Amino acid sequence: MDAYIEQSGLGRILAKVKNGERLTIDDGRALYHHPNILALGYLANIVREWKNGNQAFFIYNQHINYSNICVNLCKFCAFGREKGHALAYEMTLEEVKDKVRQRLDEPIDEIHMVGGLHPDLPFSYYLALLRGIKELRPDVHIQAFTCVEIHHLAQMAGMSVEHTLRQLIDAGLGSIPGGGAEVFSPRVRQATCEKKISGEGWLEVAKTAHRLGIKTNATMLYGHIETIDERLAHFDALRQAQDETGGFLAFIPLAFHPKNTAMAEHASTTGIDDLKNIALSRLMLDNFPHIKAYWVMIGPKLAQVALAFGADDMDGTVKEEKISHMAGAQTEQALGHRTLIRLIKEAGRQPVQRDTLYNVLAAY
Ligand code: V47
Repeated sequence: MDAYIEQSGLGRILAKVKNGERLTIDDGRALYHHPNILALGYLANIVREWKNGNQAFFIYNQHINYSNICVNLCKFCAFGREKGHALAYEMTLEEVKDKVRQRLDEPIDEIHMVGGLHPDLPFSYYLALLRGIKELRPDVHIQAFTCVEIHHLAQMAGMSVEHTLRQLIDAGLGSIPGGGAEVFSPRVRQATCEKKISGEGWLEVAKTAHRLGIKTNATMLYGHIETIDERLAHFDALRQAQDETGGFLAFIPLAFHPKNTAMAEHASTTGIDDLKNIALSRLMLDNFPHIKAYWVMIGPKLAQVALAFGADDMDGTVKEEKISHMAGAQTEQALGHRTLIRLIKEAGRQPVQRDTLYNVLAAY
């Protein structure tokens, strides 16, 4: 296979990957433009197996979207609604608790909870959500509120991000999901989500969380107006931040779903671009422990293939995903944990059920 990679003109990058040398932006550009997807997968798989062996992780989790009311209304988003809109909703504390109660008989290890940027819910509401969930499920890990939401809560409450995070942690916040990163490029942000905090702002919230001992994830929303160089600059900023703090757990490339958005003229991503973003993120983010193939966005079948292209995690059971389904995702709302195990086994990997922090709960 090494001779095959050399014939593909990637011998120099192969040598770097094998020596554990950091790839440059120029290397990344050459890889993105390279037509041989198998060669890219082979390179990414070296890093993937070096970091995670043959293991492929999944988690038993539940998603709760407490409200879609949002003051930002990003052009790529089909989920957010202005307050007062017919499709706007906000759950009461009891409604969120009911979502948790409905599934108390399932062995859920993580609750993933995000929402829009609400204009007037008080900070006490968010603290009550965390405390209410913990009352019902004391052992569950709550991964909630993106860096963008945390920045918004801090502004609304007139508190620093650090103080806001300290209070959320005290109420039960366990870690922070990777949403809201989009593409850090100011050009892309200006054109698609001008009201959202800047890339630097997003990274600052993540680094503050890391300094307080909280792990976070990171994402990149690809497949719309961003250029290859803007994707690479995004990776570079993340890898620099990770060099500083070491607080990122997983990176999740998110395939843009155009339906019902203000950017509906864009075509959906292709399987090749999805695999390229998995492989490139694995190769460029050399200091990130995990790369997730989020089956909700790319489909369980391609997520299975992605396990040979750099990904080592399929996320989890999920249940009731709204953000991509409102944007036209055709995938299921949930996968049973037996299905996840089967998908992973058939991909030739060892299924490992994990908790949020990647402690092993069961290996199959
Ligand atoms: O922040 C919004 C993205 C994110 C669309 O941390 C869209 O483990 C595709 O971040 N098409 C939310 N994507 C989801 C997210 C996530 C999901 C699963 C696991 C984790 C994790 C994080 O979805 C948003 C935004 O970047 N998004 N609209 C769309 N039309």
